[in-house]
Amino acid sequence: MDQKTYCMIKPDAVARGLIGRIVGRFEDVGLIVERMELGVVTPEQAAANYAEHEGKPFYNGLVEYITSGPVVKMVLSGPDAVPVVRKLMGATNPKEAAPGTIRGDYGLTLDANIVHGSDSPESAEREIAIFFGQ
Ligand code: IDP
Ligand code: MG
Repeated sequence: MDQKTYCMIKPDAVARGLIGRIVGRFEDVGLIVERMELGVVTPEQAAANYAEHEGKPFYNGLVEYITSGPVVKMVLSGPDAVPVVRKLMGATNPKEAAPGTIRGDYGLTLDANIVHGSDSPESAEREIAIFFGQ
């Protein structure tokens, strides 16, 4: 089934010049870049995006990090785009992410793990509204 998903290239990956390679991973499998914008995440957007993690020990650092510099915000679409993007991203911790995945190939640490991708179609709808409006 055709889906849309929200994906974000995190600040460290933008700073390291990885935008083209990461977008290329998604285009390589045939996903369509529907929207794409370079910009800074506001504290309000960060809090809304990561509401499920509020209160956890890493929450403040996570919000600080994601607002620390420009990110690339994207809407990607295609058949099963949500799980396909998660598969291409790899495990949350780059140390456990398989080689060949984005996090496995470009990341080293859990906090700076290169990309964000929605974890369900419901999250995708919510996150697209947070970052692109309705
Ligand atoms: P996900 O990005 O693979 O969906 P989540 O569990 O939703 O992973 O966590 C959101 C983000 O929070 C992760 O991508 C990672 O950057 C960060 N994070 C998750 N768990 C920890 C932790 O234990 N310490 C530090 N950062 C964490
Ligand atoms: Mg998540």
